[in-house]
Amino acid sequence: MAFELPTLPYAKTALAGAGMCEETLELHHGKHHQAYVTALNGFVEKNAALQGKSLEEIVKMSHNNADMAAVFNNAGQHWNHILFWENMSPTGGKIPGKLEKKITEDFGGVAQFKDSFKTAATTQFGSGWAWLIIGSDGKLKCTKTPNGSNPLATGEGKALLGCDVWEHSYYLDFRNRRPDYVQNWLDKIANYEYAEAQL
Ligand code: MN3
Repeated sequence: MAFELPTLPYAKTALAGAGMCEETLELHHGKHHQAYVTALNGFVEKNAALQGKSLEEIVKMSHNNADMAAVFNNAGQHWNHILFWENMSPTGGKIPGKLEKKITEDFGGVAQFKDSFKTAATTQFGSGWAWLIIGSDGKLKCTKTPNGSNPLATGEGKALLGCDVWEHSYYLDFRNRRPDYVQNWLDKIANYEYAEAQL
């Protein structure tokens, strides 16, 4: 069974008012994510060890494996983008009560959480991702990973939110201004309902 590009959970125009235009979603979902899926399926076709494995299994078995670096990049990016589409909403930005309480407990407040997430996102040199995770100690934490890596691979914790900070996710809307993209993403786009449901 080949891996497939998931359907976006909203229209390509749905996030335009919140700061992510139709062309960004068209290219990001239809071209970038599709390319990771196509490449991953190509690797699976040629490598019996990958056949019949779940996406999560492939991410874990290819992590820190020099011979499988290209497999990891594409499997990781497929996993990351599946989450990313779910992590955004046309009615995003509102933090529901249970998550807000947990954020306040673990970061000191919503402003401190957003500062921590923005720091992770803006200090990721080059391409990568910023994450809100819940660690094995049960505490929320903001982290970052380079390129196609993610908290599933690193084992740091369970991802509640992942924000793509590759330039392809923000260049049409925010040009080179990654901090503005991340601030806007946290304030208007992030699907905190989804994040809370993962707790
Ligand atoms: Mn991307």
